[in-house]
Amino acid sequence: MTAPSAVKAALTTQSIETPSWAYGNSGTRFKVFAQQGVPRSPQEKLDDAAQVHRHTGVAPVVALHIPWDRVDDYAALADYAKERGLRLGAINSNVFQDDDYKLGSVCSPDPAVRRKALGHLLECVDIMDATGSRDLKLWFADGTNYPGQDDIRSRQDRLAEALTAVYERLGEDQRMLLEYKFFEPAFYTTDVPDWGTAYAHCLKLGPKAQVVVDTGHHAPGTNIEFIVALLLREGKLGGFDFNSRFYADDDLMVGAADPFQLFRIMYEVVRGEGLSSEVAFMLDQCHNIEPKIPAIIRSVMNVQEATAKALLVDRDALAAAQAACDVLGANAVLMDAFNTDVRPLLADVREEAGLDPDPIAAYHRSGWAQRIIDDRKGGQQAGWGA
Ligand code: AOS
Ligand code: ZN
Ligand code: ZN
Repeated sequence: MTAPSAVKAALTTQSIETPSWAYGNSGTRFKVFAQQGVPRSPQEKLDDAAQVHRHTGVAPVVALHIPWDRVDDYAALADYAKERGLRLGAINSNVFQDDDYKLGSVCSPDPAVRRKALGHLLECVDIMDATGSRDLKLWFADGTNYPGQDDIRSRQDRLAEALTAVYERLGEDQRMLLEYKFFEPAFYTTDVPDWGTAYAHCLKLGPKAQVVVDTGHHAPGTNIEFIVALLLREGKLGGFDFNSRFYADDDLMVGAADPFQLFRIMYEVVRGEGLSSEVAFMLDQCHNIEPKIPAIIRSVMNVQEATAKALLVDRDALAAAQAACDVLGANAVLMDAFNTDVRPLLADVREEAGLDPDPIAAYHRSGWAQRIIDDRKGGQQAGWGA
């Protein structure tokens, strides 16, 4: 078992990126249940994100979404974040909510639509220049609903053309993270449906193009940790969009549906030296019925717990059991770590960092929940599309 001191050291350097949109209202196609105190601006989202970092100590980065976080001065927004101990993270493009994108964005059969979509992606890189962000996150809703609707290969050609143009625009220290999703909102084909498609495009583009694994973007039963291990081995794992799913892309709190799967994913990250690399550990969640800030804090804690358990795997004993073809022994080594209650260890890590050992309780005691309800009356609440 890895000595807790090494585990503690690794846990104190972990950084989990929270998404601006998780602080705003969200819902399903059936209903958005608006909540009191929800941010009305990107600045108020950062105020809420600062509470998550204040109580967890490991969430200093906030991903933005354009146009949901559009402001006149992105450098000023970066300063606003910095004044709160935060920095702006990935810039998430949005080529899925404009009426023009009904038949696709960069993959659309209409060249004018493709030009419009590419223009937005290039604008996002301009914003990265202003915010100092390293990563551009690209998720395409592009796809088709019926066989014959469009040509699968031609859409890949259009995608490659747009990705190449974006890649050529990137600065030296910037990356593009291509996210795949097996279905939704398109139902017959999705133009970036799986890790293989994303990997193939990123391989052609070059080292600044990497793959994002959204844990909710796989068919039921997919072995996600295998994908993680392979992409990490190939130097193409740009990051995660962490969330939980029961049936589809449910965007629930990460670790809430299958903590064992999250542990297996984090074990492959640890085993592949991914903790200390450039892998971005982002959340991509929506808290439709639960209070948002505590749900995000819980998600951060779940990632920490999975990471701590992964770090506790006795790698020497595991390697020895594997080399000896000791199937049950090797499995037992992994399960020993997964079955270890790491909450006391994490409480120690937090106390040694000057934090409350229980971030959720600390948040509830802080009074922030009531304060934002009192302060944020009136005005247009932030949410998907707002
Ligand atoms: C959509 O399903 C993808 O997970 C996206 O990463 C994300 O939800 C969207 O880009 C919002 O920023
Ligand atoms: Zn995602
Ligand atoms: Zn998603």
